[in-house]
Amino acid sequence: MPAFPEVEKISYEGPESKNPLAYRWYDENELVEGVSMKEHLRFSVVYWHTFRGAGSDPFGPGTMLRPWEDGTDSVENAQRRARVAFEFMSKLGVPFYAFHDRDVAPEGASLAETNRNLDAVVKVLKEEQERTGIRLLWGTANMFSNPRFMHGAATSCNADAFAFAAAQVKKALEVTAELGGENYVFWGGREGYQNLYNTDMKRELDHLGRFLHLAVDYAKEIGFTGQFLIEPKPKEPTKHQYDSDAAACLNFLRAYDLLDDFKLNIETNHATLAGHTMMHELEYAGMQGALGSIDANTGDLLLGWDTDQFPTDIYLTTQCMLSLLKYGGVAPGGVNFDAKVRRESFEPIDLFHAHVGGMDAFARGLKTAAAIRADGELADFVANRYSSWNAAIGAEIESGAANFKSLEAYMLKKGEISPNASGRQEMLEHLINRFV
Ligand code: XUL
Ligand code: CO
Repeated sequence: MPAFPEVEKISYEGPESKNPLAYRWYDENELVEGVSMKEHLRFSVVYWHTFRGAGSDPFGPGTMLRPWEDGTDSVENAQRRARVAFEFMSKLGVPFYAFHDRDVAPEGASLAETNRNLDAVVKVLKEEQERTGIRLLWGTANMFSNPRFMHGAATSCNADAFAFAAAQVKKALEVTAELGGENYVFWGGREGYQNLYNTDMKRELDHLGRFLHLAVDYAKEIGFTGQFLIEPKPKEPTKHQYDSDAAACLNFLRAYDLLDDFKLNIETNHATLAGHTMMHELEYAGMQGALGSIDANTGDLLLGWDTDQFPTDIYLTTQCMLSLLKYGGVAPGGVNFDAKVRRESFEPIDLFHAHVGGMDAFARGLKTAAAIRADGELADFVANRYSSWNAAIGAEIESGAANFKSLEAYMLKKGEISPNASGRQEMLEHLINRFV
């Protein structure tokens, strides 16, 4: 029996449609800059929020109505849930999904039993992938929920926690490879600290570097060729997460000689928790050739934590797509909705409303960004703003021909700098509104 009998496959009906369960902008076959929307956006559904999120908060238990759940943590329930997940994703029309090992299958009494549970559910995931054509964007290991990881996993003070985490990532890499996963993500979990009085930061970071090298080595050994990604986040659950933002991650990867093997998975709500915009993080990663994938969501301006809401702000999605188009697209990454419905949106149908809204917002952002690029006025303004670097003294500095002595001689002769021009921020903000 279908879990969502009232929902047909969501289809594109165009901007005039008033049907909330239709796409008004996302037409997967429409070409934008010569590439289909499906290929540009590579939408992905997350297993953890969408199929495991119960809607609990610190003030009360879960609220979600999920008729397909039998209330047990059994393998049978997990297998049935997997089939429901694929019914949902096919009706939505997304090409990808992502999971943590512990989202899809229950932990057993021992590591061996846990691995067997995972295998039993992976078998169903594989069948469903083959049946529907939906692919795995990325796999990852949950190394933060179980109390054994209270001090972290790779950065734990307890060497056994490192060993357990290694065993867990070994298995997660094997199943990600088995399912043809296109990426593998490391989000820091509890890799960070609450207090420096009890923390040997240098030793913890050395261990994290070692851990990631072991993962790269094992991927090579088993022939897993997916892209490794690190997902920056500045805080929560720890006060300070080591992978705090794109710049900190890239510095860490460079320091531990991992830059060739990793890119970044940039998440909106993590960027804003770090005091940056999403576009800042995308630009920082992109300019260094490290833009791997995005976790699409949004925070709430008035709340200071990771609320993981679905993105519906067209300015936000336009900015995301401007950066993604600029750096040549997101593949083999994707636009992965690491977002959850609100506790009050407890009916199964709300999962559709949330994803349809998020996908349409990104499709519209893509079209808006492409229109801004086709018009060219914004890019021309930026190119012109830096034109003093194209010739004469600017070109000498950029090429390395100038030094402090030659620059002093230049300025002594010239006396004062050429007049500055306006940055025209307000004009450009108004220009963007022509396209939104
Ligand atoms: C946590 C978060 C994770 C990662 C995967 O804030 O974003 O769900 O995306 O571990
Ligand atoms: Co995320």
